[in-house]
Amino acid sequence: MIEKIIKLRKQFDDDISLKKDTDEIEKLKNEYLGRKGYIAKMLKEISLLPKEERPKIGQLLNKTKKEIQKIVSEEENISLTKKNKTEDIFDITIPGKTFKIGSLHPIELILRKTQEIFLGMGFNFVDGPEIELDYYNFEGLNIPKDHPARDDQDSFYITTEILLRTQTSPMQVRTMENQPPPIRMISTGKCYRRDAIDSTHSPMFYQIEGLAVDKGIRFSDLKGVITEFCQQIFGKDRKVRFRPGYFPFVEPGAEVDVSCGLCEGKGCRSCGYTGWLEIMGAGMVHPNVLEMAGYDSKKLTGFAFGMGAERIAMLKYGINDIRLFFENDIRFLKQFK
Ligand code: 2NL
Repeated sequence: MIEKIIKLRKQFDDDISLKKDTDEIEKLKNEYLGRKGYIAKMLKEISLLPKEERPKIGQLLNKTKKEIQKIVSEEENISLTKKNKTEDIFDITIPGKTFKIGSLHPIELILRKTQEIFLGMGFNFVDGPEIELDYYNFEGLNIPKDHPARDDQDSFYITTEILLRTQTSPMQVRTMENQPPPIRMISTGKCYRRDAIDSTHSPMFYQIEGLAVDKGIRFSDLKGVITEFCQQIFGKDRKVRFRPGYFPFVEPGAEVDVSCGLCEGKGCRSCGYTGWLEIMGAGMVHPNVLEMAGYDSKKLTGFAFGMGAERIAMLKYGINDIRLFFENDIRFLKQFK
């Protein structure tokens, strides 16, 4: 019987050394320790032995049983940990999930940069409604109902007196009405005109406008402020020139050009061989506009300017079609990260 027990123990060692997965260990556990297993069978055989042999054999068999139990549970643990590590919890070889971080729209970049530049020169930023009264959009800007300038700014009317603003100037008129001079403000935002869509026109676009009103404001102040703005946006090496231009709300009025960055003013295809790129309109605020806002045009003067944010972005980033701003093609937008 002793030999039989020793043989069983050896047999177990051989068996367990070959079986490594959880199912195989489970099967082996049953074979040796189960109710009808080898150990159970041998325990029954003990009762057939002579009385004096039973305790010794019994002890040996119990010791062997405990050893087998211990090894089985150790092997169970090892194989379970292995299984969890490799299959159940996670596969550390799968690449991580990436998520896309968006970027600011090129128009938004221009608006923010512009606000920053003018804030640096002591201007403050004023926001306002896109749905406006005819009075603030036209009348208060020296454009009465029968004025030919209304033909250039065909509008989206809601009623005869209410429309989508065609420029940001209504906010400048409202500001003058609401506060005494001095005024140094800029306003940016969406404007609407009944224009046919092409590479340089969109019925919705962004405007940037500025206004300064005080005692003794001169055209040279306008030139200084605009030159500073252009050089901060386009680069220190750029030159600025003012040509006569007509806008009903300024007198005198000017068209502002910046020197071409590609040919450095020499003339190339991009600037129509002139060396200059038109970027905005500007001028000294018309006395009628000051008077209508309640200001004394004999004591006060002011300058104002207006530009399309899309045009500034197109020139700065080399974009040739305004429609790209509004199609929101991710391949276009992600270039401005
Ligand atoms: C353009 C021209 C301009 C102004 C806007 C302005 C505003 C007030 C009084 C006088 Cl309240 N002027 N704004 C002045 C000159 C030109 O914009 O074609 N921009 C795209």
